[in-house]
Amino acid sequence: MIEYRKEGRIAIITINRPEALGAMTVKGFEELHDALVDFRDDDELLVSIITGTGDKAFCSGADIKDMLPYIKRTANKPWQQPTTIMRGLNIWKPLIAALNGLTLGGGLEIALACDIRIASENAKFGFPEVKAGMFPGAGGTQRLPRLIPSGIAAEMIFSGKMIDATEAYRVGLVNKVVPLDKLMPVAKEIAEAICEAGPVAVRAAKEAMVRGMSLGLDEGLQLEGTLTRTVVFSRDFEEGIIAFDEKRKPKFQGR
Ligand code: CO8
Repeated sequence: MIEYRKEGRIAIITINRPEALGAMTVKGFEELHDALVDFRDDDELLVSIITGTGDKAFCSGADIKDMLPYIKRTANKPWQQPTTIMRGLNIWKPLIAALNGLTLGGGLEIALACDIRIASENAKFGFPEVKAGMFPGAGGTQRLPRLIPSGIAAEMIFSGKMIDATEAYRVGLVNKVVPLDKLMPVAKEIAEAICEAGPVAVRAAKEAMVRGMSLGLDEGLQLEGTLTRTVVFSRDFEEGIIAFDEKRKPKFQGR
């Protein structure tokens, strides 16, 4: 159910199961893991866009019939579950979520594990888990209140309340709301702007930001200092200075 393709330095991951509103099966989950690992390890790639298919849904969460029994079966053996960007799979390259419709449950958790979220006007967001006796246990309870006001996150998590794209923009859940036909062009525009930047710097900046979110200020500043040293000793850093001096665009090599 996962389609994976590369366009220059951009990896496009598409959840392709519109007939079930993008509900994620175990197989889909494994395919998503494989695509993300390929993206992480391919030095030619710098940014990934994760999106859905059609005009209804990005992802309505875990497939209730297929994935939820699996989550229970493997609950005490988490090593059997593929690691995900929600927990355990760190990717120090930017991830953009292009949300083309309903973004619910595990679908919202995938979006929250991305760095930048763009929504189409028809998108809706929610954690319906509690209505079925579950809770958002793939990062939802941790990432949503770090991103939007915690009272609004609490209402969504405790009651399953859905919000529309306008409200998602107002509370800072998404960076932009655009008509559906502009969703991928806008996501690609952002991805291409990132691809103009120095890859070593972008990767270090993401690592500093994401790891720093879990640290106190002093430790965060130390991490930033350590990562600064890896950037200043890179060839990209030298190239940035030379290109500025020669009044030309830098040709970064990602080293
Ligand atoms: N699982 C399985 N099938 C689904 C799901 C789902 N999550 N969502 C939709 N579908 C299927 C429906 O069964 C239906 O199939 P069929 O046509 O064969 O009956 C088809 O998609 C269309 O759905 P509806 O007819 O229900 O469409 P409506 O527009 O009437 O309703 C809703 C849309 C409100 C989204 C409704 O489908 C719904 O409530 N779906 C369940 C949403 C949900 O509870 N999601 C949370 C699941 S739990 C979870 O995500 C835990 C995360 C764990 C980590 C996962 C990592 C990815």
